[in-house]
Amino acid sequence: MNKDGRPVGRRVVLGVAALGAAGVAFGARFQNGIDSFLATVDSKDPTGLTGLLPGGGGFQIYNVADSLPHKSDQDYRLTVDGLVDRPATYTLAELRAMPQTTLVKDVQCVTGWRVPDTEFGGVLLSHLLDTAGVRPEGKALRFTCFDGVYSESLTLDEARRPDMMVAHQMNNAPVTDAHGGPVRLYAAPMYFYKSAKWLSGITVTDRVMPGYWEHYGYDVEAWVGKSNGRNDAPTSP
Ligand SMILES: Nc1nc2c(c(=O)[nH]1)N[C@H]1C(S)=C(S)[C@@H](COP(=O)(O)O)O[C@H]1N2
Ligand SMILES: [Mo]
Repeated sequence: MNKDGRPVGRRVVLGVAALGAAGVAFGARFQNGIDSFLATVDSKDPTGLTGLLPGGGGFQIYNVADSLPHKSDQDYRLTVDGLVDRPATYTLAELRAMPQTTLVKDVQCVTGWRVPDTEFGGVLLSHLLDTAGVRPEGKALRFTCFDGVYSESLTLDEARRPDMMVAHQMNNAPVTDAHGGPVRLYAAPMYFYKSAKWLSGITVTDRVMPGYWEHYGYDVEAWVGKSNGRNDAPTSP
């Protein structure tokens, strides 16, 4: 950790090929200690230029793995297991056939960038949990990813909120590889590090198992405005 108590992570590597040339910027360094390259891909801004400005509305693509993970819609699977009565593995088509929810909120990274009014669509975690039948010993969820590296956690109470979902749509289009498609977590009321990309597993556990960045000092409870001693105002570099 650096002196601000922020994690100094592994280099964040971006898979370039799948992003294409447009909207990708290299070389800009992140200001806060995460040793990362910055790339911006924003469907509303194909030039990517606004994303280079603080508060400019662009996403920054994060990936702690060594390459950009990819799974086709056909190959994608989501497993729900652990302390449940009915473990299951779902295809993307099966997830799409479940009751769908849409949320429009500001995306807020704990490092200060924010993207207003971003729409995510998919299946509420509460629906998946009800379908699986959580056993009384179940107290938390552990999320794992097919990048093989990242993980996240939520308490069961957090996960059952109506703004916690497994998302396969983002701004009315399928979630792209760069943004964690085909399916990512979208934990709307929390900082974006909670929203695990390339989601492959949801395991019901008897206690919270802290996720990737939480091992490097990020708060396990990641409520926007309350955690990591920050408010939710964007910061400039
Ligand atoms: N699998 C995985 N999920 C992840 C990350 C990651 O590196 N790997 N980074 C997290 C962080 S810190 C943020 S801010 C968001 C970034 O999402 P984006 O790349 O779609 O902007 O993803 C979160 N989920
Ligand atoms: Mo983040």
